[in-house]
Amino acid sequence: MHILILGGDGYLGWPTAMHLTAKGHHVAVVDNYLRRRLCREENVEPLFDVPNLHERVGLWESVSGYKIPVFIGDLADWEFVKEVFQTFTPEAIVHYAEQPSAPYSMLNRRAAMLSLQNNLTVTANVIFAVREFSPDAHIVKLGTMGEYGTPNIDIEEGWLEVEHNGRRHKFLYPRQASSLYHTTKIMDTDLLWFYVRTWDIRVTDLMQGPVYGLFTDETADDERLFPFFNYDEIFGTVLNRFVVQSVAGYPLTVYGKGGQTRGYLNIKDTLNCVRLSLEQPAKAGELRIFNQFVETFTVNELAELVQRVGNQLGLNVQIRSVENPRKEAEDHYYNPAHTGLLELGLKPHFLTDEILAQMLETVLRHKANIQEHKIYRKVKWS
Ligand code: USQ
Repeated sequence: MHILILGGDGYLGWPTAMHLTAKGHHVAVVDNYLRRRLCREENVEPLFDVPNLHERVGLWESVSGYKIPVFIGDLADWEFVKEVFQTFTPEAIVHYAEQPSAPYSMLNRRAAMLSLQNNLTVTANVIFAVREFSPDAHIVKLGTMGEYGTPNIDIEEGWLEVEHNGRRHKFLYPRQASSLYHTTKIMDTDLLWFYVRTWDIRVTDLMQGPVYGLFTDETADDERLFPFFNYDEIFGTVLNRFVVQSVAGYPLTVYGKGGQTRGYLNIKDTLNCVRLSLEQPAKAGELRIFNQFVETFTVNELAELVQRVGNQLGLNVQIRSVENPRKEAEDHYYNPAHTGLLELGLKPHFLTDEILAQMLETVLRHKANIQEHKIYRKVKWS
């Protein structure tokens, strides 16, 4: 299949590009280095340098033999979007090309506007480009479990059947996010749903939980092929942060009571979920929604797990509850469904002691790069 990966330089985009080529697909990657630029501007660069996208593609070709065309440009610019779609003609598009951080979107007005404008404009441009140049192409869009928030009822997989005054109708499951970033994802879903109804495009919206990990089958232990590994408060996700904090001897930053429960997944599962969705596409006129995670943890459970495994490796891991910079429920009901991707064939990689130990050992090799002041700077939600 000809697959265009938008945001192909990112934490998930680059590993996805390698994975899909290794599985026999023709892939092109598109990126404008937004994530790299924002990390530089906020002084929160990843744990180790990663080569630029041209260099990564060259490295991957030298180890695997697969060639990946690269387009560098801004997908908010329609002329660039046209050039990409006319040159590559995708049968499927994986859309990761968004400002991906909840804390970044809450930094200030400028960051909020960048998140809104980038995420909504790119999503709209992708829809228009599919309509104009590849009307049968399947859009696989990365959404987020955070779109649902933490309601006090079970979370279904995308949709809810509602009975009201004796009549029934199926709606998108109610969404109520707790950051502007997550709200842009809700707006993306609304845009996609509108054009699915209006133009019969085919879309899979993947409601993903926080991802952890560094290795995939394609990187093996070749660190030159690793994705970005952010450990800062803005771009680092919680488990990756806890691993780095353990190595740095920095007490694990549990926000507030630590009862916040989320659905987590290994980066390897992200790649498999995206590939399975591509290989078994949504139908024309269908918005298919999957909840993309494999197991749930509270923040306290993650911290205790990292502490136990870290201590077995000879680290002295401390846990400290810090004032929660976010506005979120710290103790709540959480029971989301997640059967769709398992039915497509997903074989989950659960968080084991071995996987954690492997992450800790890799980060230990880069301990000298850790800059403590990046770990916790209190980006306040309110
Ligand atoms: N948390 C801590 N301590 C920390 C960092 C985070 O207690 O040092 C807590 C947060 O308050 C939150 C939970 O851990 O309750 C998860 O936070 P996170 O930073 O790992 O994830 P989040 O900001 O929610 O966003 C991440 C990705 C985003 C994706 C989302 C999935 O950056 O792209 O959409 O995970 S979800 O959270 O399910 O919406």
